[in-house]
Amino acid sequence: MALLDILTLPDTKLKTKAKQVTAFDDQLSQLCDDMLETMYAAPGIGLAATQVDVHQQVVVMDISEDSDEPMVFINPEITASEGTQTYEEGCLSVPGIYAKVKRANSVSLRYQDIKGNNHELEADGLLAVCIQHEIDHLKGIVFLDHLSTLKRKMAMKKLLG
Ligand code: QAP
Ligand code: CO
Repeated sequence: MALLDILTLPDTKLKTKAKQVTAFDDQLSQLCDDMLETMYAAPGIGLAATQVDVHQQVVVMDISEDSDEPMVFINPEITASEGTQTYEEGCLSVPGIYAKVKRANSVSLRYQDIKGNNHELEADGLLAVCIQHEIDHLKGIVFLDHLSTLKRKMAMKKLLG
């Protein structure tokens, strides 16, 4: 187990697009373990590999009250989405900044587990928000990219100020 360094804005490496995972090996499970440890230590509820400068499609999450329900999503893909919801989001890569973001209310997700087995999941509420937020990271998108130019500039000024 090891704590990983988390990239923060304005690091342009956060704009990197992650590649599909093809090897379901010990190195992948080590990465997932380290990402979970890093997320719990922060503390946070979600972390994408992009944020620790590993550009592979790996996401870890735990939205449970007691932080005892780790989730790992490999090669996650949203196959359907419905409705809208607005949630006040934060991000370990944008420390101290919170803003309301409008996203789909519910999503259908296809993903693989650590062994490479395929799964599908229907999510709504906070789980749906978190999945969309983390999949954005794998595409090089941070939550501030969903804000108006003015709100994004104000957030960046606060972050860098
Ligand atoms: C993404 O965010 C998320 O600014 C995960 O100083 C957020 O874990 C998904 C954090 C909201 C859905 C809803 C942020 C910790 C953690 C900070 C996080 C900070 C310390 C953010
Ligand atoms: Co984030």
